[in-house]
Amino acid sequence: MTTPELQQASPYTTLDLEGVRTVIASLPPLAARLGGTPAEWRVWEVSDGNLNMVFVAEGPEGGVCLKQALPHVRVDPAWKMPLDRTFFEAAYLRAVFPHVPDLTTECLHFDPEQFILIVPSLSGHTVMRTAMMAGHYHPAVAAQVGDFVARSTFATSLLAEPFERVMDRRICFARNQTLTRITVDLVLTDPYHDHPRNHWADPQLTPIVAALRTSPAVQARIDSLRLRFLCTPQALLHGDLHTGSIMTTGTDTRIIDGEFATYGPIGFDAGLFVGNLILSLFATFDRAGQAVHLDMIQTFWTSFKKRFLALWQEREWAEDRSTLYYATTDKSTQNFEKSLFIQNIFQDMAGFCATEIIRRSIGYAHVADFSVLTDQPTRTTRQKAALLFAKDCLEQKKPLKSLADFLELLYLHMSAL
Ligand code: SR1
Ligand code: MG
Repeated sequence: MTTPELQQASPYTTLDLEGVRTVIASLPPLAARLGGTPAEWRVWEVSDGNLNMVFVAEGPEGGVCLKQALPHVRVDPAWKMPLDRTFFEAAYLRAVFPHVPDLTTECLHFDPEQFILIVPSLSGHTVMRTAMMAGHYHPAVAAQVGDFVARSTFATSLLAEPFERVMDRRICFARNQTLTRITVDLVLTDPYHDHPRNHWADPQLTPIVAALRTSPAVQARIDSLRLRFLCTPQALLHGDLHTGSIMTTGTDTRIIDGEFATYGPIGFDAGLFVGNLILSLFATFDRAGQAVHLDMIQTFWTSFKKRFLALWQEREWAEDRSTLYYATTDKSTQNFEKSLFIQNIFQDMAGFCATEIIRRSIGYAHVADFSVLTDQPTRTTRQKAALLFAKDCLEQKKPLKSLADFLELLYLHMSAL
């Protein structure tokens, strides 16, 4: 697996709707998937994220989703950017799809000259954030995402594979530096000091921002999380696992948009998902809805842990034990090592969850969840509560040793609502 050639045979051009039709028509297996003639296809734009153009094309037999990188950030054309992010998304899908075929989409086509990625379209699916903002919570998604994180990370880690295969993949994804830079800056650095990209509308948040920036415990934890993100290549991460990267029908759930894929600590993917559940929780007005969120956090973590440990156990039972890195057969040593490994993921999850809440509230790319609260004082109270929860999560004046401790801290901050 290598990075894309820089020398291109045909120059890159940004597609419009007709361009999308022409590209698909030129690819017989994809044209056959849509059926009918190109003139019968319906093509429309569904770009939703910050970075790329996304289209759906549908014919009488089926549909595909086409994503093309732009030479800049889609929502900020002045922010120039190389095109290679679709290469990394295609490479991510090729690496994890065999392990999670029921929970993501297959890469049907990747064009390294036009930086086009084509996957099956998801009909009947809604973006999880959009569904939650409309009060449709789909609790089953939490277990499915837990399963996804466990299966995709275990399979790409040293626990499952010989180090040579893992390192080859690490070499490939180590080149995803443009998007890794975005994460390091936007998630793990900028919110903690003055930066023109930071913003927040409500001046009542300013004292909390100041408190985050002057707390030595917060600063120390952020430094250590940034180092963990860059120096702990446990597994291939999705890298941007927020609720906008998840599409669901309520029963069928697919994780999309793996362009931020990189090797890193497993708790990063887990933390981003839980952080976004918590943002949604604080934006939810009714107690019943809040209770569903709490259940989802618990279910996510339980299902992740159960599946990860089951995969680990299966690996130990496999006939070929030659590449086992935790090869001890002593049960109590095994159990101790495993619980330490899971405990580290939990600590990372708590930390990265807090950084996600903070950056989505005061950094560059805010989440839409709070926009459902039209009463400004209510919105402010809830954003403050979310930020203060995140601050406590980072400071850990009382150590968060378990999910029960984490949920207790969450209850405490919910009681301020
Ligand atoms: C400039 S990109 C801003 C954010 O959008 C993506 O979805 C990532 O979350 C990134 O941090
Ligand atoms: Mg995205």
